[in-house]
Amino acid sequence: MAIALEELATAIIKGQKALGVGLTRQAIEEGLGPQAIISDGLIAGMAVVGQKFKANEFYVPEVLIAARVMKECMTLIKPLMADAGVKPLGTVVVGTVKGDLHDIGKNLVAMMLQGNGFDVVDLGVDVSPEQFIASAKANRADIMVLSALLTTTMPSMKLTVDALQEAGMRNGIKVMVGGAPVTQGFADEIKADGYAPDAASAVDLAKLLMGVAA
Ligand code: B1M
Repeated sequence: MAIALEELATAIIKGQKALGVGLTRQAIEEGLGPQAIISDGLIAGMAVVGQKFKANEFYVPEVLIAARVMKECMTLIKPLMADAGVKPLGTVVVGTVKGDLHDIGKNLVAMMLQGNGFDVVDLGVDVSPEQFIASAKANRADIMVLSALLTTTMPSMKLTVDALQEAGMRNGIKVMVGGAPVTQGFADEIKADGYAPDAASAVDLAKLLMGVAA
């Protein structure tokens, strides 16, 4: 029987890894294109996860589990994407800023962005301005996402924005900032392009910055 991609979306929402991977495999075998599987299956599922997270119906563990299922499914689809000419919404370089080792929230943001169609380069934690810039250059990034959980590492965000300016790359790359101590006021102060309070809002903001309807 032909697979309904809503079933795949539901498997993502419910965090059912074996089912999700099986349905993705079946969809590929049935000749469904990667674009349809991603849009109507994976992204549709992650969009619901994001809405539930925003509405406090889902908490961090549910989002992480759903995102892991999505990641597993994506590993099957990725090799087919180039052949089918599927373009990501944009390339995003993500990292926790220099001096800061907190990565749970940053990982959530990275996975939600990936689940919603962005190509994500995750630089990990304790990322220096130089590392952010080198990666943005190498990957032709559209957006840079900076995460900080410590008030003492928030200045690293400003240093990164300043370094981007000094490298002559500020006009070509949007900078988004977030993390528990970060505010919209701070984002404005350091001249970032936007602030998001949580992972789901980060997806909305990234789409807005790329000129894609949220
Ligand atoms: Co640390 N820690 N910690 N810690 N830690 C906090 C952040 C703290 C608030 C605890 C406290 O004192 N109450 C405090 C910071 C105080 C401050 O500066 N405001 C603190 C401290 C002081 C420290 C150390 C200095 C402790 C010490 O050694 N004396 C030390 C620093 C180490 C370092 O980084 N150099 C330290 C170490 C650690 C551990 C290593 C033990 C561990 C981190 C493990 C890891 O991440 N792999 C840890 C943890 C776990 C925490 C708490 C308990 C939880 C953080 C977390 O993961 N939350 C935290 C207290 C707390 O928050 N209750 C605390 C869950 C996560 C999903 O939320 O990261 O906020 P969050 O991400 C959210 C949003 O902020 C947003 O989206 C996510 C959800 O949707 N978001 C973004 C995050 N990044 C974004 C980027 C965006 C957009 C949104 O870009 C657009």
